[in-house]
Amino acid sequence: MQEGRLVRISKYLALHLRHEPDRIGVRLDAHGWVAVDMLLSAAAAHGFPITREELDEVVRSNDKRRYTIEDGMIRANQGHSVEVDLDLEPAVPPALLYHGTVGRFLPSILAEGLRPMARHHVHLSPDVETATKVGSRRGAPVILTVDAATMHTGGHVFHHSANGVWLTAHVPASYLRFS
Ligand code: HQG
Repeated sequence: MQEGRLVRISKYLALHLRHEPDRIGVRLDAHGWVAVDMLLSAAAAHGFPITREELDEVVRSNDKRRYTIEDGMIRANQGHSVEVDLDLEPAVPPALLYHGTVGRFLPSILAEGLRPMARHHVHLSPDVETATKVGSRRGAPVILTVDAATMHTGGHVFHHSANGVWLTAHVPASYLRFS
C-alpha cells in the first residue's frame, strides 16, 4: 500500500478511535474497543471504505504502534480525548524522561508545569530522539528533561502505554529541567 494511503487511514483511525467516534456512529466500549467489523462498515457507510487487509497493514506497520487488534476488536493504544479506561497498571519510570514542545509554550509550562491539555495524560518520551520528533510537529523543538525518579519517589503515578509512551497526570515545573 502507498505511504499516503497508510497515513490517511491512520489519521482516520486516530480521529474516530480517540476523539470523535460519534462522527461515524460507532460506540467505543469503556476500554476504548470497538468491533473491527463495526468500524469498517461505519467507515464505508460514511464515505471512507477501508478493507480488512488495509486495516491490518496499518496496524502492523504503524510507526508508533498506535492501534491494537485483539479478538476481533480494535482500539487506540493512547492519545484519547474521549473518556476511556486503558487498564494501564502503574509502572516505575526510568530516572529521566523527556518532553518535546516548542518555545511559545514555555512561559506557561514554567508557570504551571506540563498539563495533559486535551488528552488524558501528559505524554513523555523515553529518549531525546523521540521527544524531538514530538516537539517538531509544532515548530523548532525544545526538549524538557523530566526528573521522573524523584517524581515517582514523591508519589506521582506513571503508566507505560502499549506503544512505549510514558503517561502521568501532571508534571509540576519543579521536576522539569529547561536546558
Ligand atoms: C503543551 C503524538 C502550555 C505540550 C505525539 C504540547 C506524542 C502546554 C501540547 C503524543 C502545557 C499538547 C502527545 C502548559 C503542556 N501550557 N502548553 N501548561 N503543558 N503543554 O499533542 O505531548 O501522533 O496533546 O508541550 O507524537 O505534543 O497522536 O501532546 O506541545 O506521542 O500518536 O501542549 O501525540 O502522537 O499537545 O503529543 P499534545 P504532545 P500521535
